[in-house]
Parts: sequence; C-alpha cells; structure tokens
Amino acid sequence: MAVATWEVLDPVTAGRLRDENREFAMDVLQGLSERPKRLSSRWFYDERGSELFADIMDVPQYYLTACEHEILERHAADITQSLVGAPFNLVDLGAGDGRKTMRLLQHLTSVGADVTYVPIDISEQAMADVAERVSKELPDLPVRGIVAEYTDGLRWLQARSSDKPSLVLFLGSNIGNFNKAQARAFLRRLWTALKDGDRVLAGFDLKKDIDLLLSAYNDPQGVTAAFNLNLLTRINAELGADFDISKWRHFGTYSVFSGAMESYLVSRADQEVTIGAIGQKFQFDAWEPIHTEYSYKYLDRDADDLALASGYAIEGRFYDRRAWFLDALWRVVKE
Ligand code: AVI
Repeated sequence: MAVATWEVLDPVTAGRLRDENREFAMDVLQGLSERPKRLSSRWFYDERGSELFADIMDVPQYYLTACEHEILERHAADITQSLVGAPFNLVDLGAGDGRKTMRLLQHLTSVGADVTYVPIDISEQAMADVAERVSKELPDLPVRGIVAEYTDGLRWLQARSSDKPSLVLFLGSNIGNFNKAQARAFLRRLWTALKDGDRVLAGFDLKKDIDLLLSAYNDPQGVTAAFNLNLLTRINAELGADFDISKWRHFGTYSVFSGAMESYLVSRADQEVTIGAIGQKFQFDAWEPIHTEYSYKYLDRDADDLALASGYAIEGRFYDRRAWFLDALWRVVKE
C-alpha cells in the first residue's frame, strides 16, 4: 500500500517571505479605497470559504461540477492516452478535495498506468481530504501533495522537474476567475514551469443561456450568497473589522459585454465600518456595491486563442453531453 504524503510549503521554502495577513490587509485597504469598491476573490478561501465552495459544488444549479465529472468519466482514456505508456506525474492545481480527479485516477489505475498523483492546494484541510479519499479508494497510488498557492506550487514544480512528463490539471473553471490578461500571464508562467511535451488539461465554462448562468450563481439555497458574505466574516475575524453581515446582500449578475458572471456584495443601508488592522473607517451608501468576483465564460475559440497565445498546441477538446463545459487538452511546445 502506497502512503500518501504531502509537504506544506512555508514561505521560505516557497522562495518568498510573505506575511499573508499583511497582504490581506493591504489588498482590502486598496480595494475599498477604489471607486467602485472591490475585494479580490482570492480571499474567499479561508477554511469556512473552502467548505462553502465544496457545498456549492453539490448545489444542483451549479452545473459546472457535474459537467466536468461527466467529461472526465466519458473521456478519461482519450485524455490520458498520450501519457499512459511510460511513468508520469498527474499534477492537480487547485485540487480541492480531489473528487473530480478521482475519475481520471480510477481509469489510470484500472489500466495499470505508472502515475504519481501530485495535488497542489492552498488548503491543508483539502489536502488531508484528498489523501484520505485516495488512500481509501486507490490504496496503491503514490501521492505527493503540496500545500501552496498556485504560483508557489509552480515554482516547486519547476525546481523538482524530473525527466518524467507531467499532465497538469487546471480544472473547475478556475481559469474563469482570471481576466483575459491574467489568464494569459498565468498560462505563460505554467508554460515556463513545464517541459516540452508536457500536457495541460484546462477546464472552461462555456457561454450559454443567461438564465442558467444566473441560477448557478444565485442558488435558492443561498449557498453562493453565504460563500460571498463569508468574505466579510473573514475580514471581521482576521482584520478586526465590524461588518454587520445582516446589512449586506449577495448579488450575482451576468455581463454579456465582458462575458463574465460578476459577484457583488451590496450594502443594504448607509453605514460605516471600522477595520482595526488598517486603522481606518470606511463609509458605504445604501445600495453601494463591492465587486468581489469575475467568473469568465468562454467560447471555444477564446480558449483556443489563449492556448496558442501562451505557447501550447491544441491536442483535444472534450465536452459533456450538453456541451456546457470544455476540458481543453494542450501540449507544451518549446522546440
Ligand atoms: C472557483 N471558481 C471557479 C468558482 C466560479 O464558478 O467562479 C467560484 C464560485 N463563485 C461562485 N460560485 C462558485
């Protein structure tokens, strides 16, 4: 039986001294000083936020997860066929609890592939969940997890790059939370960390009927609202603020022009909030929004353009039955 291990990249190992709390405070100060005000979706994922996102993935209206499960189940053999002949790493960027990737891993172990699973996630709890899930369901699969942010994880990957090829998964439409310039920069950074011939499987939520998008991000159970509002709870807890959560509401809307679902926290009243760690008071007018998240939706050709502009060749496009979601398979081209 293989034993799942993981290492937590401390800031020094990651090559960057970082005081996350200070960075959080500075980002909140900057965002709330802008007009319109904004907070970065990067800060959603404290422990409670990661739990709420796991709950979102089970919400029926949030079709993205079910679509991607279906793709990985239907197309596992085609997605992995170019790699299964020799030992390789399956690197999972933003693995979460690893539920999605189980589809691929089950297929790979069933065909006797020599694969090492390398989940990378910011949450140590998520990493423990992945390790437990894999050791229960696939006890012989070697797992070498990394608890780190994407960029630190990529740095680690680059430093330890072995001769083995890698298939890097960037699933769940995580790329959709970047704007186009950020997405391109991220993919180029990934390209730099990889070798010629490595593969990337990237998940894109496709443009579709706007009513479907709206209900996915405004579920009637209020899970998405709780996920968005948790950002204020986090600021209260970590930055000594006094946001009264009952005076805020979640609002998710789609912009046909930018092609993104946009999430906001909207003030229900004129109010003043003190943030202790920043030593500043912020005024909010009734119905003033704070922008919190973009979730960009793609056309096939937008995804293709992104691949070609960042140094990849397109190897395959895999869809669910309804073609609501795309997992794009790309090859790193360096020579
Ligand atoms: C993590 N990310 C891809 C999710 C999304 O769809 O943008 C986060 C999320 N926000 C609201 N619901 C889910």
